[in-house]
Amino acid sequence: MKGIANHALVLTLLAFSVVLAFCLTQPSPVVAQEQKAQVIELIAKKYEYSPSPVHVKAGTKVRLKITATDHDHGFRIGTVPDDAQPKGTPGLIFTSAQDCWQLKKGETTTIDFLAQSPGTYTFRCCHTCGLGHKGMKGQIVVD
Ligand SMILES: [Cu+2]
Repeated sequence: MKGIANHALVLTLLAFSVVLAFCLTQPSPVVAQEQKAQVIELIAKKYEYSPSPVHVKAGTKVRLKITATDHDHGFRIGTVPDDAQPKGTPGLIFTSAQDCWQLKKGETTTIDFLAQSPGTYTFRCCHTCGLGHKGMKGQIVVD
């Protein structure tokens, strides 16, 4: 009986070692895909975003940091390129999608996304901010 017990112990240790070795040699897929985000700082003020257009390369992880300087503003962007079907495949993949981000005066709002597919993506103000509100827009161009 003792021999069998030892045998089981050896097998257990062996299995444990294999699992451990596997864990140590395989980089975690999450870490492997971890890419440093390209930080883009934007200013939102009556009645424009600057700079605009902003160019990024396809496949880039982007972190927008938008500061509203003079008034509350908003940020709304389509996830498909301007010339694509509205229900087409999203080319911008947002970490936490929202219809309209509120940009509070004097604050910086962070928006993360993956710029997956080339195209021009127009964004607009979605917080009524004055007479020129409807014309307040900017562009992200994914090359
Ligand atoms: Cu506005």
